[in-house]
Order: sequence, then C-alpha cells, then structure tokens
Amino acid sequence: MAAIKVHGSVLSTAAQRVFACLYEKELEFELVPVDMGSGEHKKEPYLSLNPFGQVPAFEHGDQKLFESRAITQYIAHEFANKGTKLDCPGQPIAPLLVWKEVEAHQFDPPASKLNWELVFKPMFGTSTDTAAVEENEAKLAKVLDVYEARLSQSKYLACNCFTLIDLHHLPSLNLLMKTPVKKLFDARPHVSAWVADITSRPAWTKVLAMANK
Ligand SMILES: N[C@@H](CCC(=O)N[C@@H](CS)C(=O)NCC(=O)O)C(=O)O
Repeated sequence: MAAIKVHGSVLSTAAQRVFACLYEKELEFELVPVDMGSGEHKKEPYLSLNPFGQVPAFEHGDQKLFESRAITQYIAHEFANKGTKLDCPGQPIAPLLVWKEVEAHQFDPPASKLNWELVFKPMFGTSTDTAAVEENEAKLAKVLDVYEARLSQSKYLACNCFTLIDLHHLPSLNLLMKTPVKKLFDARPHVSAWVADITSRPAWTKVLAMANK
C-alpha cells in the first residue's frame, strides 16, 4: 500500500479530524510535524502541499490533498472496505450530504469562534472578547436545538450509524467540553448522549493520546 503522510500538528483541530478518520479506518500513517511556531506552514516547501499555508496537508503515494474534510472523504472512499464504514450503507446519500454541510457551515463557525475566545486566547495570554462569546453561544444554542430534534429521531446525525459527519465534530467538540459552553450540550439530553458516545470511541481516544503525549 502507498505510504500515508499527514503534515501538521497533533494540537491542530483540523489535523485531528484526519487522524480520527485514519484510526477509524485502522490505517498506518506517518505524522510529519510542521513547526507552526516558526512559520514553517507559510513557506516553501510546505506551501506546495497546502497553498493556503494551513495544516493539515496529506499525501497518499503521489496523491496530495489539503482541507481536512476533503481528506477524510478521500480516505473513506479509498479505503471503503477497511475499518469503520463511516457512511450510511444501503441508504440514500441525501442526509449525509445535508449534515456534512450543516457541520461545516452551521456548527463549525460558532464552535471555532468560541474555542478561539475561550481556549486559544487564554493560552496565548490575550483577553477573551465576552461580547463575541455571548453572540456565538446564542448562535451555537440554535444549532444545538436543531441537533436535539434530529438526534431524537436518529442515533447519529446522518443516519443510525456513526459517519464522517459525526467524526468531523470531534476536535471542536472536545475543546468546547472543557469550557463553560459545555452547559449548552448538557442541557440537551439527546445531544449530550451523542457527545458521550462519539467522544468515547477508541479511534478518538487514540487521537487524544497523541495530543497529550
Ligand atoms: N479548512 C481548513 C482549515 C485548516 C486550519 O484552519 N488549520 C489551522 C490549524 S487547526 C491553521 O493552519 N492555522 C494557521 C493559519 O491559518 O495560519 C481545514 O479544514 O483543513
């Protein structure tokens, strides 16, 4: 099998999405660390792997990709018969397509903004913008109301199987659970059960072990 390389950092939420997918698929890979502190991701040769100067970048033999969600879809497609299926076998593709967009365009923007304000800014010693926190908590609460309704009818977001869509949430979700925003998840029983379920998957536990090393 052609070698798989992930260029990035174990602390990058976007790279963690890719690691989670590789572990679900039981694939071996090499992590090529990118020294973001010194700006390695903004210079060649890294820019020829990801012209946007962001991590991760991915190589599978001669195939080079960037954008974490495109990488996970590539892995799921290329290795369809390995590890966890990560799709909805024998079912219409429509819900998978819809909920893929929901994660990227409804959930991720407020979740990432909240993580920036409540996790990363304190880490870098800059002050949290409380107005931005309030605004994005309100946005996330509305998204989670939709999730609560969906998860009262379906075990996972796209169907009754764990899919890439659930997996895409894991890195941001994991950070949010360490902030006061956790209360928004705890207040919604179906969302809360879903969070407990997907964050306890062995593949995700391996990603956390990598990040905590
Ligand atoms: N949409 C991209 C986002 C990648 C991204 O934002 N990566 C962050 C780390 S999690 C990064 O490289 N930040 C540094 C920068 O943007 O300069 C993906 O999903 O791969």
